[in-house]
Amino acid sequence: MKTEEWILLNSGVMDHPFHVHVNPFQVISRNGTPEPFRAWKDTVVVRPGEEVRIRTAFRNFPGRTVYHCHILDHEELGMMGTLEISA
Ligand SMILES: [Cu+2]
Repeated sequence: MKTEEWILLNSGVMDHPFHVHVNPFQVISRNGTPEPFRAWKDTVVVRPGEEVRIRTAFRNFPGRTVYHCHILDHEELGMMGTLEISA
């Protein structure tokens, strides 16, 4: 199992609910302020100008999966990426 921290930066003007498949994550901080309550999540709203730090553990599910904005119009316009999990 491998643990990674990701920084999600919203430089736009709208909220974006970031969603990742397969492995859950915990929100560590928002704009440097520690998150008061940690829970396993698969989605976090990133507000305009916000920098959200998440920590995720890649368990033993090798293969390709996706992450994307959970607003369908945004996803359809390209706010989606693929992720390759290796064993
Ligand atoms: Cu969005």
